[in-house]
Amino acid sequence: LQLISEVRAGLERGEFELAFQAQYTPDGHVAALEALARWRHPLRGLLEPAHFIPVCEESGLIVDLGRYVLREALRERRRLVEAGRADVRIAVNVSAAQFTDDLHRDVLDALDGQPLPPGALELELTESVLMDRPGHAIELMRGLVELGITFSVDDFGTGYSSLAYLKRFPIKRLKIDRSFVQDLDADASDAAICQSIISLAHALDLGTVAEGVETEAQRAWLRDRGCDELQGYLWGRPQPLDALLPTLRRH
Ligand code: G
Ligand code: G
Ligand code: MN
Ligand code: NA
Repeated sequence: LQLISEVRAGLERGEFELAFQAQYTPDGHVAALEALARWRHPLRGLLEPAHFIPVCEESGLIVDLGRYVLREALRERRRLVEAGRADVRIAVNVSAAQFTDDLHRDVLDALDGQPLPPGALELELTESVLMDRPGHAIELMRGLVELGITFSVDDFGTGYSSLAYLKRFPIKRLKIDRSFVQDLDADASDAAICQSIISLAHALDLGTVAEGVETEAQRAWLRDRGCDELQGYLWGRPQPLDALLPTLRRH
């Protein structure tokens, strides 16, 4: 209970910030930056989502945090554009409680009248968020697509999406859950799952992003099998945009 009021106060005091993790094409170009929330706690230091996302989900504060993250991610995108990298999309995680009719207005508010080039902002949804009310999800997503937003399915393979719906949702990409990527080299069934997800995605005209790529062997394997984008500690931990900008800058 105390943590809930601390998070609420932290949001009001501006203690939350974003770290970014890049998604690379197999030839090493940055295609996207995923925004990940961090809490600069006055006493406990920089906290990762495991320390505050669960309590935010339980209390409904995730909606307020989500609004903040959307606004902040778009603000940071403007700096990316100024650095000559309008081509890099920004990806933002969206949880179940945020994925309601209010999301459309939240996105419009965060845009603040600025147009959004199609594909500049991607929202990451999990299978369970999509499959909770699939018909409603499609409606909501269509409205957001009209604003220029794209969608990816986060942690793909861990939930239970219906393939019939996968075809109907306006999604652009599947993000292969890192649990399958982790043991790619050692576990034949994990390798088969990664291969199947890539094949399925391509058959449905979707892109793929492998999460949790940590080794050169995993990178090579995924590249050789046509995985479109790669993300993971192999290229570093999520970092503030300021730390990433020097390598991204293009004039
Ligand atoms: O940041 P880390 O690298 O520790 O992220 C852990 C988890 O927290 C991930 O599953 C990620 O999706 C989730 N997460 C991080 N930032 C956000 C956010 O802004 N909103 C939501 N809903 N989840 C987030
Ligand atoms: O998918 P989600 O939105 O849950 O993913 C973001 C989370 O994954 C963050 O906690 C991030 O720190 C973590 N992550 C990113 N790359 C790697 C990696 O290569 N290995 C592991 N173990 N975790 C990673
Ligand atoms: Mn994600
Ligand atoms: Na994920």
